[in-house]
Amino acid sequence: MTRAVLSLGANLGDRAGTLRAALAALAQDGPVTSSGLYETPPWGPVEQPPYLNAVAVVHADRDARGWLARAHELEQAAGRTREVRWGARTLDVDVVTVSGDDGAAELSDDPDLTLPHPRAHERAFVLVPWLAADADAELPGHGRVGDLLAALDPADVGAVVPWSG
Ligand code: A4P
Ligand code: MG
Repeated sequence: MTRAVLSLGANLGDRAGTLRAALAALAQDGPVTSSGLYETPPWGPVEQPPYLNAVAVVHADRDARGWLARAHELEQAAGRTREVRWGARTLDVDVVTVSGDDGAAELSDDPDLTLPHPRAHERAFVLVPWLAADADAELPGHGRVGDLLAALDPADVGAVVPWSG
C-alpha cells in the first residue's frame, strides 16, 4: 500500500463534473481524502480560462509509476488531448508525492516522473487544497505545507477561492 497526493485541475468543459468523476473513480481504488473544489486563476504563460483545482490524498496498492499511469488513465477518461504545454485542458492529474508504508517519500528526478512534483511548492492552487485535505501535510524536501503557504504572496493565496457553484 502506498499513499499518494494527487493534484487535479480542469479548465475546459464541465469542470466540476470532471473533477468529481475523477475523485469518485479514485475512491474505487482505496481510501481517499479530498479537498473541496477551488477556483483558481490560470498559472503560467498561456492565456486560458480559470481552473477548478482539488487535491486528493489516496491509498492503494500501486508504486509511483502505477500512480502516474492511473493519473493518465483519469485524464484520458476525461477526454484530455495534449496540445499546448501548460495550456487549457479538461483534466490534468499531477502526482505531487508518493510515500510507502514506512512514511518514506519516493524521490525521483526522471523527467517522466519527477517526485516530489517540481513546482508544487510554489503553487497556491496545489498547497491551499492540500492543506484543506491534510492539515499536517508536508512536502518532502520543502517542509510543512502551512509554512510554504505563509511564504507565498498573500494575493496568490487569496486568489484560490472555495468554489460553491
Ligand atoms: N511528469 C513528470 N513528473 C510528473 C509528476 N510528478 N506528475 C511528466 C505528473 N506528470 C509528471 O505533463 C507533461 C509530462 O510531465 C508528462 O509526460 C509526465 O510524464 P502533461 O500532463 O502531459 O502536460 P502538462 O500538464 O501541460 O505539463 P505539466 O508540467 O504537468 O503542467 P503543469 O505544470 O501541471 O501545468 N493553473 C491553475 N490555476 N491550475 C492548474 O491546475 N495547471 C497547469 C498545468 C497550468 N496552469 C494551471 C494549472
Ligand atoms: Mg500534468
